[in-house]
Amino acid sequence: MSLSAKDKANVKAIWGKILPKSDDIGDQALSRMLVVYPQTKTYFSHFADLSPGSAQVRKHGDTIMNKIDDCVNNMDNLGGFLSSLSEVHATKLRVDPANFKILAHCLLVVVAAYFPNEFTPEIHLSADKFLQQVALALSEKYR
Ligand code: HNI
Repeated sequence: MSLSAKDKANVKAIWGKILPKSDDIGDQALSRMLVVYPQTKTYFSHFADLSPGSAQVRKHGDTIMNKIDDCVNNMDNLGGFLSSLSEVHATKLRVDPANFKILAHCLLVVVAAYFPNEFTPEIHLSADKFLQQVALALSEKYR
């Protein structure tokens, strides 16, 4: 399921549209995950306010989007690039790696809502492949 040259170009194209709105899109993706998949709230029990759009949720959404932005710029070496972050999620945060796919799904839903015309099936396919590669790389240190 590796990314073709076309996938990489598609991801870069849609990411160019996402990036200027990544604060809001990251907030909405994370907020959506916490509402639709409430079991994910257990990892954030130390947050004062887990309601959609709270200051902490927004800030963490931004942290995630910044990292995904770095991933877009390291698409050829996601395993190496995400190795230490995988380690943190596996050993310190102890996040069930199934949740990486859940967050990816929520992000795709928000991107589809923001860009109904630009988010074509072809772009969707490439963006999905990319986020699955990110999820895979983040899962690497659980072995
Ligand atoms: Ni995740 C912290 C990136 C998915 C739970 N997470 C981080 C940090 C980054 C990050 C960056 C900050 C690390 C540090 O300080 O060393 N997380 C990502 C990315 C994805 C992801 C790129 C997927 C694309 N994280 C998830 C998921 C969950 C999750 C799916 C749980 C459902 N992450 C956390 C928690 C923290 C965290 C919890 C600590 C937050 C805090 O501020 O205490």
